[in-house]
Amino acid sequence: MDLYERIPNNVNLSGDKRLQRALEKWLPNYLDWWREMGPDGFQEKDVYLRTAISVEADGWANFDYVKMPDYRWGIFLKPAEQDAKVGFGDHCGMPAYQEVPGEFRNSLRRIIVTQGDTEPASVEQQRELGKTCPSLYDLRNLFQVNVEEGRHLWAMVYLLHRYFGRDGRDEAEELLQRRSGNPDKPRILEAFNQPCDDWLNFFCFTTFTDRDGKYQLAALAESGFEPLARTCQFMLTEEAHHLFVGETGVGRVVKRTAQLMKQDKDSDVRELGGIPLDIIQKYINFWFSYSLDLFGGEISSNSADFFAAGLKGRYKEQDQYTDHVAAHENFTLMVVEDGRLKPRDVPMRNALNEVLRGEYVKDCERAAERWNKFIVEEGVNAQVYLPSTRFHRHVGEFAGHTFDAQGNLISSEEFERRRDEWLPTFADREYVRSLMHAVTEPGKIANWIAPPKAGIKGKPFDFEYVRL
Ligand code: BYC
Ligand code: FE
Ligand code: FE
Repeated sequence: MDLYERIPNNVNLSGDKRLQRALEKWLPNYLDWWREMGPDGFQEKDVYLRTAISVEADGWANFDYVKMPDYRWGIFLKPAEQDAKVGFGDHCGMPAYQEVPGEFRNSLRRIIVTQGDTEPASVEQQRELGKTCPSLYDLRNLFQVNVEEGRHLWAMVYLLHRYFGRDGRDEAEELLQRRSGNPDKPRILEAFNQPCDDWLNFFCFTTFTDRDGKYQLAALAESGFEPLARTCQFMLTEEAHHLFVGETGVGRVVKRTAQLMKQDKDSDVRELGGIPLDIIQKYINFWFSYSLDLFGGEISSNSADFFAAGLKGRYKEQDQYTDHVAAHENFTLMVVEDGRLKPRDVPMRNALNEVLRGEYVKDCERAAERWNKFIVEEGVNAQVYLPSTRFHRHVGEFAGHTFDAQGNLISSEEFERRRDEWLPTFADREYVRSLMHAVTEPGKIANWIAPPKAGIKGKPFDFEYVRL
């Protein structure tokens, strides 16, 4: 691992001078983007961050104070396996692709660009949050997530530069030019154009939207295009912390709310400065539904093509399945036909977006069960839940139809009439924002959230995670 080169890497960058020069030209543009669109403020502060120093399982040992612009962004791929094979699809069993097969070039580039686009988008969405952090611990976690999403951008940019020539370089430039929420040059996927301007949004985003990242990366980690697979395998090790931040973050908000409900059974949690459970529920509904859209349509010829080509597999394709061709199976899913919900059989390969979404939903349900445990532990009789996967969808079979949170088909008039029951209103967002004031004294925490069970890397909660 060349950690102390200008661009730390384990791909022997110095052995490919042209590529090295091209990436060294991209580097200052990246840093300009980071300064303009990365965390607002705090750039000169020391943050207690982990940096990858090797791609082995114990490569995360390195925790230290770093100023964010000095973070060792770099290019780290899981080491190659000998004789890697394409693991699924029409070319299953053939040698894995070490270069881009001409006939799949456009599909692959598009997958990589789409993946790459989400990473800087999330940093842009989160850039104002530092100013209202509930604790130094949370501030540090936000910045850890941000620098790693920056590194994920590097991961995709490396692939574009190394394997796609001229148009790869152009795409890498454009990744720095699109802006989350900008109507003239928006990010590619809609969840990444939604504002994420308070900490409840942040925790829901890292629970639900980063979890889409986990499942998409897992599907790409199976790819027959080996450099992509190996890149994603390493990215997944970073992703686990993002999901931890999200899931424990929502859990701590839920826990605090339950404590306040117990403390005073007769009053509104608002009077005690907490976030009412029904607002938390609406935020869950919002981010869960937008994140479901990220899996694409239920019935998708793209998903069939990606699988056939060996580019994008299923979740745990090798561990979980025996038939890696999946050419003759069918899958039954629900569609709307003549104004009613009906089951339809489709070829398995065309249903793979829905299959991946199903894995994701199971994982989200597990998170919701955890949150409900916190409520039970406080002795409060209430719960949060995940809405139906049909609710509030903008992509796929259910887009253009309206459903209640239980998944019953309803008229668009009824949906509009009841929208405020299910989705955050302007007043809800204003209320949540009114609670957001920075708490930056070590060991202190905002009133609307419970402290974490433990600190980072064995440090106590009152450790000075960011030196202000
Ligand atoms: N928004 O066949 P369909 C992460 C388009 S998150 C807008 O149904 P497909 C992260 C689609 O492009 C992980 N457009 O879908 C998280 C297509 O257009 P064409 C990101 C959409 O292609 C937090 C048409 O609709 N990674 O890492 O099978 C923080 C029909 O598409 C959307 C990836 O997404 C949408 N939501 O699947 C930081 C992996 N959905 O062909 C980071 C790479 C679909 O008609 N991407 N469309 O022009 C993919 O594998 C696929 O592009 C998708 C869509 C799964 C996104
Ligand atoms: Fe990421
Ligand atoms: Fe992430």
